[in-house]
Amino acid sequence: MNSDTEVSPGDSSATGGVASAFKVVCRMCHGGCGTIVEMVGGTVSRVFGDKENPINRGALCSKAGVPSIEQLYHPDRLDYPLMRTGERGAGKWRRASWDEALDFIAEKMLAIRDQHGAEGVAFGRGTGVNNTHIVSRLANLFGTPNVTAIAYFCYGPRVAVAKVTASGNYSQRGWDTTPISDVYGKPRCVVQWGSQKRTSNDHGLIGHIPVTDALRENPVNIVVDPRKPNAAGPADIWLPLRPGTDAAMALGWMRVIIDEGLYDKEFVERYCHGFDELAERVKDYPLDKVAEITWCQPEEIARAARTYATTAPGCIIWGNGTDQLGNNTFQATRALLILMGITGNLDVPGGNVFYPAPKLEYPELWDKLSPEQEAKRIGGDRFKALNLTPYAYAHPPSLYHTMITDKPYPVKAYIVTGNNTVTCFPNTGRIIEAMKKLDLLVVMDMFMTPTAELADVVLPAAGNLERDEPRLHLHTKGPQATFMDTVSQKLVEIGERRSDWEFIIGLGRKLGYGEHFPSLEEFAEKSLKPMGTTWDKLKKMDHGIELPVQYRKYEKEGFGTPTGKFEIYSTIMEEWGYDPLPAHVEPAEGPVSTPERFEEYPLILNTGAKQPMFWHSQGRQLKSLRKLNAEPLVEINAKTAEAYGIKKGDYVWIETVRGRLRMRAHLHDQIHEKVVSIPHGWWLPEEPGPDRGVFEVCSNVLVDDDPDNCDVVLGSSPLKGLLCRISKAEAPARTISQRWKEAMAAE
Ligand SMILES: Nc1nc2c(c(=O)[nH]1)N[C@H]1C(S)=C(S)[C@@H](COP(=O)(O)OP(=O)(O)OC[C@H]3O[C@@H](n4cnc5c(=O)[nH]c(N)nc54)[C@H](O)[C@@H]3O)O[C@H]1N2
Ligand SMILES: Nc1nc2c(c(=O)[nH]1)N[C@H]1C(S)=C(S)[C@@H](COP(=O)(O)OP(=O)(O)OC[C@H]3O[C@@H](n4cnc5c(=O)[nH]c(N)nc54)[C@H](O)[C@@H]3O)O[C@H]1N2
Ligand code: SF4
Ligand SMILES: [Mo]
Repeated sequence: MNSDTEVSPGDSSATGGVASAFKVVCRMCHGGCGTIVEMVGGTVSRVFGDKENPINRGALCSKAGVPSIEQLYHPDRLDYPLMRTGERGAGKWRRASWDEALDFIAEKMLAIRDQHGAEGVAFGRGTGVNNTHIVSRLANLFGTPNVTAIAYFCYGPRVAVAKVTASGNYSQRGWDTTPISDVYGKPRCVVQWGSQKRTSNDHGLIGHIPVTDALRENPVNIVVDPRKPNAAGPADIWLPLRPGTDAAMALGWMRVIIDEGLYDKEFVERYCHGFDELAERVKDYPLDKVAEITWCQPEEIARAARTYATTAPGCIIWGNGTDQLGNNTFQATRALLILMGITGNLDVPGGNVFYPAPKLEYPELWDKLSPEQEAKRIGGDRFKALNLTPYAYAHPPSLYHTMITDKPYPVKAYIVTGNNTVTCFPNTGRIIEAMKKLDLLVVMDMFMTPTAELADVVLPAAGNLERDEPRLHLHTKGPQATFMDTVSQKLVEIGERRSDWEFIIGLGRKLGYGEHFPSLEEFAEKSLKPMGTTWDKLKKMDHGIELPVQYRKYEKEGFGTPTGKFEIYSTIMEEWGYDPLPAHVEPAEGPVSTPERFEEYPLILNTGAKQPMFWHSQGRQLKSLRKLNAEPLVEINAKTAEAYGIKKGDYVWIETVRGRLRMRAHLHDQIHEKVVSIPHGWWLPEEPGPDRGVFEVCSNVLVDDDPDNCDVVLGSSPLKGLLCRISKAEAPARTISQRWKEAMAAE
């Protein structure tokens, strides 16, 4: 930034030929690092890290900066609403006005509601780089319980488990529902359990900074993960467990801890419900049995358990590793939470802490959805935890089956914002089949994704620097504060791109709910009121509002459960008809559950370890990012590869009973010899529609979508712990990298 450039946090009046600069939150992921956006003549010329921002202190990751400018001005960006003119998926479109597109959508929705009921219209929300709370508001007003989201296999398990076991209505009291690893509170032991923050981010932080800071203080570093290339710091103990056996591992730790009296007796006596039942339950998990289940050494399991229990405070960094285990997700995640509790590491500095949450008025209007309609939520009767607000969602795999079969009733419309459904959810082919059966598919996105290709109406989404959005974001900042900021501010206007809020407000008005859809500013003011601030004030702040962290809140407030205690034995689970204590359940597919299949498919497949340069399915059209990774790579242990005659860079077939993909080999020794790992989110924007390469590169071609193999409580899909086999493959005639280079050269 040159010295006479004025940096203004909230002023969006940059015009003329003079350079001006703005403090804006980065949204290339759902983090929120501080950036400075420099503009010349109304055009963004540079984006770089804000050194004064307490979160990222000037650092940006590979997805931010140049790629964000490339994304903003990319020639493939959607600039106008498009209506389908040819067969579905034939790529024939005409430009429409927003007004015409909204009229068309509203008319179709009303006709479907007349014929099939409001539940015949479903909405889809994505990972949440944009703010889509307002989608549920419209769904509730319209009367449909069918909104899909990624929460059932991403973060939702941690939220639901914490709600049931500990925090209940904490959010109304101003606390986050889920205990976050308090890496700022000087933990003496850090456990990275199925989460690798060097690539992913922790609750809105540029991932590696706080964890690296914490590790500088030399805590014991334990990694519980079948692979560890992206784990922070060298591990003191690495437990490369068999995928899907986390509940057994955690119960094994608890057995050691209880047998040896290493638990926090005062916390257990005063604040826990059901410790004695747990002590009984862990008798089923002696070390030798846990070692056999998890494929780890018994001595190492015991050493890790003792270390975590006796090196207080200790925090567990948890994540997708336990979110996405299929049938045992909820209980494995609950076992981790109980581990935090009985060792006295809950809500203490350096442990796992319920951080403050901003007290905002959220827009969903849950009370508008009648109990009769709510009871129709697809999957809600079966996967009870899906009905917990604010994570009340339909079960995606079951909903896609419903779209195909009309069972238990027809679902004929799907309105998707900010989600690349085709790449995101299991069984790519089935999702495409489901989308094709709809009477109305609306997709709002920045690019023509394989999901948008199948739509009747495609709407152009405004990105980060192109919208004002009344979303506030919470970040952990340091030992004593969390931090809240505005997210998006409009600096640039291109074509007719709109924010998702503007779309839903417009559609809500067309459907006759005008009184519930005031202007964006009114929404913002209303939601901020409980915080005692205004939208205008917040926009002008450099780094948002700070909220003080408080520890051991349970001493004064108790827990938010029916008993007011930390419910090791869950009364809610009991009432729902599930096992009130955690237990190990074998993955639906594996050496124990399907031994015959294991003979043919002798390796375990994990999908979707996050990649540093990509945010899920995004960024594949950006040269700056494809330069870092032009095509997906399969991670294989070097010894295993040798046994198969596979060398670095060779092409490899990865097969499950559901299909096969060919990827280049990336060999290393930081992965269990029996585990193979592939990235998720891949599609090839450079390839023709409608598939755009998904059957070549999308990991979900290999993933199981059978609801019977999903988690019994929340419906989470088994994205980890599947059976596969590998073999050396011929290189394709033209590799993906070559095709990408040719496509770029032809531009
Ligand atoms: N660069 C980048 N950052 C991201 C994202 C992205 O796409 N790109 N996505 C964001 C989103 S939405 C999310 S949800 C977070 C996810 O963030 P994290 O939860 O940190 O996810 P990963 O970094 O993928 O780490 C998950 C780990 O689980 C391990 N694992 C697989 N199976 C098992 C198992 O059975 N047990 C155990 N214990 N571990 C297992 C994998 O090997 C992997 O190392 O990342 C966020 N950050
Ligand atoms: N096999 C397998 N599958 C997985 C995972 C895995 O580990 N393995 N991980 C899962 C996880 S944790 C997650 S969170 C999901 C993520 O899956 P998605 O929710 O599909 O996330 P993205 O791929 O980021 O897709 C978001 C889409 O929204 C568009 N977009 C970006 N900004 C905006 C905006 O402001 N408005 C609108 N309307 N559109 C916008 C992008 O161009 C992109 O097409 O994937 C899941 N799928
Ligand atoms: S971690 Fe996320 S918010 Fe931070 S710089 Fe990277 S993309 Fe931006
Ligand atoms: Mo996620």
